[in-house]
Amino acid sequence: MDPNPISTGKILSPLDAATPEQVAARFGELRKQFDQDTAGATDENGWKSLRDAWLGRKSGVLTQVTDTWLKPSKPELKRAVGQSLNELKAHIEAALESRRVAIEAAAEQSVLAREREDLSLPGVARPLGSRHPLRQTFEEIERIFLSLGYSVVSGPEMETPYYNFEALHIPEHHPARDNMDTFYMAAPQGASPLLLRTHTSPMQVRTMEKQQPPVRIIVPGKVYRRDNPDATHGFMFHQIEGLAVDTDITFCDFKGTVEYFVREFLGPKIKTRLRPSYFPFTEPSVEVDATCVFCGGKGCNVCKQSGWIELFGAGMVDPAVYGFVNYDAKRYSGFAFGLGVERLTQLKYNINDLQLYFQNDVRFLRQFA
Ligand code: 2NM
Repeated sequence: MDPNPISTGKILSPLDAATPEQVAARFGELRKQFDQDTAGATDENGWKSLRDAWLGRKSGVLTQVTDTWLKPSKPELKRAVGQSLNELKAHIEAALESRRVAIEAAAEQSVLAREREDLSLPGVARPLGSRHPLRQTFEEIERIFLSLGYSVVSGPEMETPYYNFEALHIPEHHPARDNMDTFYMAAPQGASPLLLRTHTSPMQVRTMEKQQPPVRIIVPGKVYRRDNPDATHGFMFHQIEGLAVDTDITFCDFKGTVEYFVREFLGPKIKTRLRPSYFPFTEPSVEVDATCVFCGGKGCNVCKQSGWIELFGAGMVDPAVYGFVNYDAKRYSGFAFGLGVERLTQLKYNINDLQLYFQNDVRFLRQFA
């Protein structure tokens, strides 16, 4: 549309010797023309052209009216021309404003219509993940010991022989130190070698070095041993070790803690028993057994007809260990334990192959959602 179809038209021809009635008629024509133009302005650009055509300072219609009608008009007509001009201007401004509001509303409506969501469309089904069974066991065990006032600490998987063996009272030529069992890192000439920790006990030593009793901590994490992978072995597995040291901690405290833990973890009907065992860092040392979760103690394949299954190893911390961390062995005593997270998870869910934990087959993982 030509934005200013009347600028050269006869509507704006000079008034010359017009009567007031003729002046009114000429303004009436202008107003009609404006109203027609307005109907054609249906979007923002059209509206701007309309506004510029009629109100533009340099060559807008009203400027032309001022120049060709008002300024040259005879004194007796000037009042009538001026008044009509003002009325026309007021009409144009009001009409432009309401037009602008209408165009904006229409534009918003069309945006809303374009962006309308179809709420009846079926949604996109996102596959839901689940917490890994090992993670669930970690969280359950951490919950139990946190409820007993223990703190959770963690530390490096790469360790020094001192923290992994020496300070734990594992002597120089103990087979556990052998590179048949332990991953040693290649060390530069002269540098002391590092190893992948074979248990999380190094972190217990580090904690005792920094902190005098009372100590109540559990240390969850990955540990590494040189095994060939099969249904019950891997070169990496997960442990939670625990340690409690204070004045007057006895074997009774240890038994009570073990029984509480096993009943919380496996259920209130489960019974425990302790069998003598040996670890370099505890004396006495024990294996903790529980009544078989699968047969209730009557005897089955899993417990090899014994009614009992081995859960974990533990014991009273050997006073020799306290010597490495500057604890007064006459004043303090304590117990420690080492839980295998894969093993406890296997017992809880009757999982028969360790490798299932690490293959991340969703058909396996889904069963623990
Ligand atoms: C076990 C069994 C028995 C143990 C001992 C210590 C420390 F640092 F206190 F000496 N940490 N963990 C321990 C004791 C670990 O794992 C089967």
